[in-house]
Amino acid sequence: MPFSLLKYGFSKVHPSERHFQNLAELKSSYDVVIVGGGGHGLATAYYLAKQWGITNVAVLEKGYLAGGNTARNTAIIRSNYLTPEGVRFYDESIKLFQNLSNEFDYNILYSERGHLTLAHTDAAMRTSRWRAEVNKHLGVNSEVVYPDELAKLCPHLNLSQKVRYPIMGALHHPPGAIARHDAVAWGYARGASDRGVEIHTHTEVTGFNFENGRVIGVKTNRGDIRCGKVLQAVAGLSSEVSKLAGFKLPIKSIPLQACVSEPVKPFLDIIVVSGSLHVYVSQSSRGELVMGSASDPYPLYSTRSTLEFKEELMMHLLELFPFVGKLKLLRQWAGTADMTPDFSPVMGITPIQNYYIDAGWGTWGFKATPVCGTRMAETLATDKVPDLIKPFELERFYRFDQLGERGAASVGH
Ligand code: FAD
Ligand code: PYC
Repeated sequence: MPFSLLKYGFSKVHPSERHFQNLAELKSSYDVVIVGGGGHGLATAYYLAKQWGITNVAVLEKGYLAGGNTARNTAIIRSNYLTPEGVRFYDESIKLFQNLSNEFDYNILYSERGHLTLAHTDAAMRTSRWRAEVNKHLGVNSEVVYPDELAKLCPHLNLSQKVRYPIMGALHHPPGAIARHDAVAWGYARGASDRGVEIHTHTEVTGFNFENGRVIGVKTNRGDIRCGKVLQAVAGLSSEVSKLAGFKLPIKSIPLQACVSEPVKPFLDIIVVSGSLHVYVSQSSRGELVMGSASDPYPLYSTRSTLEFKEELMMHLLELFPFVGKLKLLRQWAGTADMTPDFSPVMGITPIQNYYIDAGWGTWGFKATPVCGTRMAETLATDKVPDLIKPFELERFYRFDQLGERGAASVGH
């Protein structure tokens, strides 16, 4: 348990937490500028300072701290992917997540509870077996389970054979977890700020300055800044920002919506996903059901909520848990998912010297926050792309060497 939590509990005064130092002025120059103050940008800044001693770093965020997709995701963490490259990468992230509360001395509410990917068709059963074999081969705990075992793992799940799409089995992944997404970002922000990193919110990057084909600075709504290196970590706006830098990404941006119900007594202590029914659900520590469905069917830069999303999601949810029919919805929201053709992210170098990228996080990037932070920090510090993220380089699209993870995306597309 984080020591600070105990201290706070026993204290007579309870001051509100400051997550980072509020700085009025931007310096004229930094060694590294990170564009985007979401979980990924903040994690990279933290590891740059902590592991590489690089602290002359500015994180520039156009809105409020971590108010983009980091604030909008449903916080599912798992490593039950389909490709060996994906499994290794996300498994390393889980290991980092497991120790994050202690490392930050700040509770990120990491809750390991298991993850079920339901299969309603022969094809889905085949993908489950495939994922289980790849996972086990790499030491990741995943197993195909059948209805008798499912009844024990999730007693409230409707396992009747008299429904439209009866459940045939599932991929069970015991390390599946959730965490408080805001706390992850705040922990990284506090750790980076304590080590000298500057975090500037309401500071938008509007362009870049170049000299002989390499980036030498950023233009912002608060003036120009010189810098040695730039990291672009802007999730839902990756194509727009890379356009400002002068190169194209193979990414289209699609809304992804989610919602939570009113809180109810705990009944669901495992994460349940049905790709075929387009629904996923977990119960938060407050008792709310946190739910999502397929991504919207068209590219769009808008975070509006729709009635269609709710209707479709509820129709499917009721097939799995018919007794939640009277539950009220509390909130609904959307984020922007940057989708790559192969459902894998893009990390590493770009065609522009000293300009690095962390993008293509679609519907799956929250779980990668710690591992992406460590490896992008290493890339910036050493100018070498670490082996773990090499398969995710932008270059793969020019080599036709894609990393197909669609079958493990959890969300219908
Ligand atoms: P963000 O948190 O979006 O941070 C990028 C920041 O860049 C933003 O704050 C933005 O304001 C800023 N920015 C943009 N342009 C500029 C600019 N020009 N100048 C300065 N700042 C700029 N992933 C999972 O692993 N598990 C899940 O369960 C899950 N559920 C999801 C559910 C929903 C509804 C959504 C939308 C996504 C979900 N994801 C999930 C995906 C996950 O949220 C993202 O992949 C992840 O949060 C990306 O983090 P980030 O730090 O890269 O991006
Ligand atoms: O990546 O597990 C995931 C996920 C679930 C919902 C959205 N993303």
